[in-house]
Amino acid sequence: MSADQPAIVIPEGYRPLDVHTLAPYLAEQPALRARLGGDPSGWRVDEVGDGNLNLVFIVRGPAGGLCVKQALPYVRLVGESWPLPLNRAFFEHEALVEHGRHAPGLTPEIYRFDPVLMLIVMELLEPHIIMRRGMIQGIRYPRAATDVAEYMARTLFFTSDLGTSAAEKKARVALFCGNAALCKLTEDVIFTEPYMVHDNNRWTSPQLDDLAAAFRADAPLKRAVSRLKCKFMGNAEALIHGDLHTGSIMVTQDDTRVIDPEFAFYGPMGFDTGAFVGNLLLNYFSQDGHATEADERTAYRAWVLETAETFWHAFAERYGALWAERTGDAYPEALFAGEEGAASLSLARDAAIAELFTDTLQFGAAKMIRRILGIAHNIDFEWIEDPDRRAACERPALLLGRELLVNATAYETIEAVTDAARDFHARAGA
Ligand code: ADP
Ligand code: SR1
Ligand code: MG
Repeated sequence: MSADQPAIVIPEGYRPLDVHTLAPYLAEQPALRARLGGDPSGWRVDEVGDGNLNLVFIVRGPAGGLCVKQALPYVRLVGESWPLPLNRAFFEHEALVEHGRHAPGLTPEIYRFDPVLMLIVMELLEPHIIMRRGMIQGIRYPRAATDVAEYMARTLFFTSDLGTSAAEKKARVALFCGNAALCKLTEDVIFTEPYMVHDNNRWTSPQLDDLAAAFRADAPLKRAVSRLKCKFMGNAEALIHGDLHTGSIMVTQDDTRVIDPEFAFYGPMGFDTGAFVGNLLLNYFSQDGHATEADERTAYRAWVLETAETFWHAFAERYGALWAERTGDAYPEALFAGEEGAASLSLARDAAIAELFTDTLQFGAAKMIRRILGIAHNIDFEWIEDPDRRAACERPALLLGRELLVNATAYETIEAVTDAARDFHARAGA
């Protein structure tokens, strides 16, 4: 085994569950049994996993429902040829609990973690649906932008050196270093493979062959993405979710929950904020592919960009407001006392948020590019059946991704970014 290959430890007693073996397992846990109610033989169990990695079951009984997520010792999308450690379920559980403590009401409630079966039993979110799926249908979610902003502001701030003590933070950083295999997966599939010839890559071909080749030959782009990769690998700023795209958010019109933090580790905050913004931009460019004669999706496209703007403003406002509560060991009170100190601290806060904005754009851009040229694609584009129509949507998204990755500092406001998105969209249609 090379240093880069993850050690797959399979706990004694681990076995993947299925729709027949899950009910007897849950029936042995009195609290879970009571939540479902009635006789286990009458419980309905469905496997609904639509993600790339795990098994996800929904169980319903006469008294209520549960969601059960179990890790497999490999990447589900690819199969057993790509091993992946089971202990990612441990880190997902740790992150769900910690993020839930910092952002109450914005994550599912957690009922049980089983360290042998590597499964998490949690609140069944219903009638919630995955935000990405709703957006493909053109559904607006009025709370999503501010709820996701609140979740990120609180989880990122309170796990950073501003929101926690140096000793506690370092202990948590050390713990989450154990999730290295999931980090390595991200390092490879987001920051490296899309920029080289690699068996994992695919794109809408031959329509996008020219752009895929141009990106592989683009020295400034490869320098920018590699510098960003270094940030991802080395900047232990906060406990980030690590995979916060619109497929990790479940929504209704008046409720928002963030799920699936199995890639959590102490990394750069911009990786989370960028995931959301980048995936909104991807959805924006995909809308032409879902338009019909009856609905050209023009108003919806505008709403998607408004959502990105609302998100960033709400995030900056809420994250900035938390600096008034405490700045921990990082900006000690002793250095920022009195009126002058407060003014100086405001300058420091504004500079940190401006830097985070640039990171957001670059990480968001890297995520846009990987979803079009790399291994794991988004249904926003994948569900556009006609490859010519799909490629026409993907091309301007790729070009904007390249622009934001290489020239991020030229964009000082989120409105400058949404203007650029409109411009790239208009130019593609011209
Ligand atoms: P993966 O890690 O394999 O990507 P996810 O955590 O994203 O798995 O879950 C896969 C799917 O299961 C989600 O897209 C969603 O439809 C469903 N799901 C996950 N968690 C819940 C939940 N708590 N309640 C209802 N459905 C859920
Ligand atoms: C093999 S790549 C799998 C991808 O799915 C997860 O949701 C992450 O985004 C990861 O990059
Ligand atoms: Mg996942």
